[in-house]
Amino acid sequence: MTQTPFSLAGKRVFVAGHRGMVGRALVRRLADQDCEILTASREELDLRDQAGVDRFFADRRPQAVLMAAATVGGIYANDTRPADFLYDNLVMATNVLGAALRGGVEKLTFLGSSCIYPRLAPQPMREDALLTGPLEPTNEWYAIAKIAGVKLCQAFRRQHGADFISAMPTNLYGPFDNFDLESSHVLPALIAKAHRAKTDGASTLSVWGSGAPKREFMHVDDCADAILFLTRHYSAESHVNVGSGEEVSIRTLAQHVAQAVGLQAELTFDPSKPDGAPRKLMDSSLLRGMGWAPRIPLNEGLKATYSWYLTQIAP
Ligand code: GFB
Repeated sequence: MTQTPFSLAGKRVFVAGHRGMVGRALVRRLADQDCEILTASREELDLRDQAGVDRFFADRRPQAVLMAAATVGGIYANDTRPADFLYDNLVMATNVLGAALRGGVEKLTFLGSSCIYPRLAPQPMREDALLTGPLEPTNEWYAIAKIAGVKLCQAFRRQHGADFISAMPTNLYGPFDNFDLESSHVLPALIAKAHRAKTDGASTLSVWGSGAPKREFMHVDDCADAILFLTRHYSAESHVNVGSGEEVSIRTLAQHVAQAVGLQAELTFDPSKPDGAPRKLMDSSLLRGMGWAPRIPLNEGLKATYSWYLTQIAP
């Protein structure tokens, strides 16, 4: 990348979604960046309220925006709350990106997800696989809202010259994740279930689906580092995959989690729950080619997340 890096020094940086797992990781990562971090709680600012968002941008005048706010959840939450996942994420994206354009924001990074790609996209999935086939039904609602955000960034760049970029993280995990068994993603759910099985002296660990699907995982601190790297060094239309390249089957993941938790148990599989996409490994060579690479291997990140869970969440 030959462009002059975008500097955050001395800038007002709005971290939208600062209370979420990714938002908190971004605030941690920005701590030594000599910038003014702007945040707004859900009580202060509902990002679905366009007038409120416009007022916030007029009052606080952010010069950079990291759009990490979203209604998120695992496969069961996505599958059972289609309206929330499509409506909330669509409205938040149009409100924040529209206000950023009108407010002359110098740089905006929009966060999507690897679920934007077709269910059966060739693996690993390249950025140009977008919109080449049917989406995964369990999360097509969230995916369409995120695809709309990606396209809005491209349209604002093309028509108005806005320096808005999009990053597509893979499945993330880490501190301040959602550990609620119904609405969470697989990794935190398995940590919570394995911990409960261990404390209850149970001999089985329940896993949704067949255990056959594969997922790529990245620690949220690596993701935050990649987002800042792209905010500084990337300025082009294409969205950018932010993957670790580390893929495991759900069955293997469950074994790793049981080991990290110190649980001796038999895995039981619940076929009444959906498997979702069989795989969604991303090709992140565009990002790697710019010189960025993740640093936290899954097993190390898993152990660190369980330690955090024990001190902050464990009942
Ligand atoms: O992480 P997860 O909920 O979402 O599910 P996706 C991944 C896989 O883990 C599925 C299995 O095959 C689940 O059936 N799984 C096994 C479990 N046990 C559990 C469990 O106890 N809880 C959960 N949640 N899953 C998400 C999208 O898809 O990917 C989001 O729904 C987002 O919107 C995220 O895009 C990155 O990986 O299937």
